[in-house]
Amino acid sequence: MKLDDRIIAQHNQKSVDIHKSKFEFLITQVDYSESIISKLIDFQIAIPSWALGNGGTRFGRFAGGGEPRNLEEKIEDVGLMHKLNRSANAISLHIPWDIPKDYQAIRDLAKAHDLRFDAMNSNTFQDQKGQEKSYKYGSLQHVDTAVRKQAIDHNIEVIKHGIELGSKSLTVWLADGSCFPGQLNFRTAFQNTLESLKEIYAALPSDWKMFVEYKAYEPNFYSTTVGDWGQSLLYASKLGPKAYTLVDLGHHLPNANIEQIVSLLLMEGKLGGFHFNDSKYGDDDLTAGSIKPYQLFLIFNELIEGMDDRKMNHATDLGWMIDASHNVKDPLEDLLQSVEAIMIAYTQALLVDRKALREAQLKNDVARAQEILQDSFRTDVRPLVAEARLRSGGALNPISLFRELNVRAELIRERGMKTAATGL
Ligand code: PSV
Ligand code: MN
Repeated sequence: MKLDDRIIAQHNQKSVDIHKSKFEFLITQVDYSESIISKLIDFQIAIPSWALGNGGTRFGRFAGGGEPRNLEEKIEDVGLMHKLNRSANAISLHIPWDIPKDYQAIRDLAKAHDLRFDAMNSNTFQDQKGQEKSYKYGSLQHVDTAVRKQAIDHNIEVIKHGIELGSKSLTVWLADGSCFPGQLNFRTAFQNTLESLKEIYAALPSDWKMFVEYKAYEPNFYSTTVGDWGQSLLYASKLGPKAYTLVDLGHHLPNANIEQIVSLLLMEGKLGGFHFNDSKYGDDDLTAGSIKPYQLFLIFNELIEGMDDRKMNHATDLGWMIDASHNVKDPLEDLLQSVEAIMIAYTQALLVDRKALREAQLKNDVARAQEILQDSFRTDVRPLVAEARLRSGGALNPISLFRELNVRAELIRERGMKTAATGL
């Protein structure tokens, strides 16, 4: 389904006056609003190909209908989102779920939707049909060299697909670990994983990055071989300058101080990218900002502070991606909500008076420091985000327009009710 610019313009016409009055009021309270708007226009978030259909739990999955049936339709869905909000200009593919049959055609389709290919993701956490060796007891960590080789070869194949599509990074997330004490020798598992990662690293083109994603637990419940940021940082440091740690917000033990982790990884020049989502208990993969919006803001606060300190480009020097699952909501509405929440947290963090904060810190003025942060967090920045969207040709209210146009009903009509996105 393709959206015409005129439809967006008509939609915006209806609410532009109200928007303008809110925006004019907000900018009287905000310094550097033009610079903030241009940062917001540049800031883009990649959409994972596996989040375009309904997810599920081990108890079941409730499909919402009209899910993309192939890579082409996944690209079309992200294209539609990007058309609505102009902040989602990339798709991240998971191999083997998204193997392109015709690279040129896929590249052309992405270009027609104004999209690029973000990080490529390998999959050695499942056995595929016809696969020779099983990953039941791990992949890159496996005690059997032949299993490790198969997993290494798979990652190298993923890089090759990525090269064809113009991607510039590989994300390696491993389910490797153990379910019971005694099952693994931790050091051997680490060394095997490191040696395997080294072989994959050697196959990276010079302008590529490798993201080592950590996760505390699940599917292994006793140990995970890349279980936290310390372990990921160890691998990334030993691998070399193209390897970085990737932070998925849902991959920590409860109450972890993610903003502090982010700050130190940035200080070490080893933060590579993000998977945004939110959670109440574990790796819940809920909509970004839906449970702990203040935490999301605090993370962005550290990101901006750390990136500015290293003179990094907010939009391009880290990989920004959503990694969520939608059990009860329309996937596209859910993703639009996540993007909006990320843009809001980013904007609020851009408002922080860093000079005043530093002064408060130097004076140990704890109450003042808290006031400074909360003042930014409590500012309703939505008109700034909407203004950036308006100026870049998006809809003032993407979800309203999605509903007005009955997009889901149209997708169901086109694709059917019982479709399933490949990989889910
Ligand atoms: C694992 O939970 C994870 O967050 C990794 O990023 C995977 O690649 C992704 O989910 C999809 O399975
Ligand atoms: Mn992830």
